[in-house]
Amino acid sequence: MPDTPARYGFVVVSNRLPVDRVVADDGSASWQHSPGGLVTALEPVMKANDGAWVGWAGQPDLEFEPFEADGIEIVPVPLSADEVQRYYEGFSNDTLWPLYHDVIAAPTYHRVWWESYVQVNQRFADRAAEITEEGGTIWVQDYQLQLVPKMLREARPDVTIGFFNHIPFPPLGIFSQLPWRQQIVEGLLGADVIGFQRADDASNFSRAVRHLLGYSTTRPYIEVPVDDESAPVSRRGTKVRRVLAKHFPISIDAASYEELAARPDVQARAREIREGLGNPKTIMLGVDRLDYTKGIRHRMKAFGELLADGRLSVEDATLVQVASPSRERVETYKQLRDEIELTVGRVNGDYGTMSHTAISYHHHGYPREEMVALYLAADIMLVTALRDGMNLVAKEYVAVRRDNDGVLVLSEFAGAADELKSALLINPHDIGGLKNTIMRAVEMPKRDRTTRMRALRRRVLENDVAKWSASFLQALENVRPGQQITPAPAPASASDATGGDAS
Ligand code: GDG
Repeated sequence: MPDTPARYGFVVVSNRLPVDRVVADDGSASWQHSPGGLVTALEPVMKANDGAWVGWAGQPDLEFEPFEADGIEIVPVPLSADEVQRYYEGFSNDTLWPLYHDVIAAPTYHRVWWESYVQVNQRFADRAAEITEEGGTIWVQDYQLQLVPKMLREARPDVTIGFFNHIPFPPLGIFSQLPWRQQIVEGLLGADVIGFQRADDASNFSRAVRHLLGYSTTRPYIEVPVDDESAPVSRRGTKVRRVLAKHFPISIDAASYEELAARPDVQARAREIREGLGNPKTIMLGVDRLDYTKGIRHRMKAFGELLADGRLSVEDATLVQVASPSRERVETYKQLRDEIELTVGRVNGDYGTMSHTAISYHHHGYPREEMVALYLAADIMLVTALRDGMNLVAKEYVAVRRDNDGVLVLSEFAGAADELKSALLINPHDIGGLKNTIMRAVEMPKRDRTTRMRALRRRVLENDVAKWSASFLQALENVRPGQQITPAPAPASASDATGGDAS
């Protein structure tokens, strides 16, 4: 490592880098573009801003020098096998993930996991602090790194710090379970701007701050007491730093999805997919990481019952389910995979014929072209998440439908439901309601499909990921240290409460 590291004005910090270190069977290693919501969303932003990205390369016990990939400076942070198990698979994926998703699965609390979380967060913070130039900006991503903002503020008070939470922030009644709830809230408050997916997430966080720390909040601001003579005085007469906590709903690089959808080879592939499935009247599609938050079982149950009831037949309707492998070493995920695959086997065994499969199930990751071809081939997109920060798949489906056709069935528990109101919104726990909505989608006249899809497309194409990042960075610029306590904001109004420019 060079003695004086290069410094960057704009640094993104996330658990995973936008590239993966992949080792082939013959032992040769290479860097590959890695899929996933966060990467999909941030890559265009990084390219446009010529910044550096601090993160883990995805393999334990390996150290790498910084390097450039695809126009982005990559700054790897090493994790030991033990840290991967405690900080990542443990505290991040088996404590915080279920806790923040309505405890759909029971969170596990282990003090050694927490200790590892603190240590690893410190390492990320140190690395980011080291490579950020004087007065620069650091944007920390997601729930794995909630302590980093406070650590950064302590090390680099000159830097502007943003944090974006990609997953929901839970209601106080659930968050309070966490033995380290106070440290987490304090960690986040190190940021100047804390972004959430939904307005409800931001208010859950503000409520946690009021309740756990007793700080006052005037939506969308939180007043953090500081020991700084030059800081402005709050209404209570104390010196404060004002933190903006607001929703900035994330989106996709919509134009690149449209471009893929316009390619003749992708369209030909979509036709081929339909033919391969026996040209059924209706193709339904689910695309998810294999995760218990995504409601894959609920979707399959509804589809299986529709076949059992005779409201759908296997000749007329097929459900294609892409379940990309995820967190395979965490026990809950192993169990979920078994349950889902058992369900697929049962439904196919009961209703499949020699020529028609009821559920075409794929436990793979696919290239993006193939995903777009699948979206184009699907008459109905089923997003039945039990809880989801946003759900980019819903937006991708809409973006590729240049034909203004296709029906989006969308869970009201996905952040996307706040924006995509022209979808058919469902409660995935209500299997009867879900079945009826699926039938409504199957039977929906072309004119209605077009009207709905047009409205959805307008929303997604206008609010793309570039707009998302621009509005977050604008908010950060408005609250730079030294000037962050600008004149008091306009009194909380309806537009403040709904996020104004970001929504
Ligand atoms: C988290 C939050 C939030 C999936 N399989 C393949 C593949 N994907 C891509 C999809 C989509 C992305 O991964 C998944 O994004 P989601 O938003 O649906 O869900 P999470 O992974 O849980 O993401 C979520 C997101 O962060 C962003 O803030 O929306 O709520 O949970 O882009 O297309 N891509 C390819 N092959 C696959 O097999 N190429």
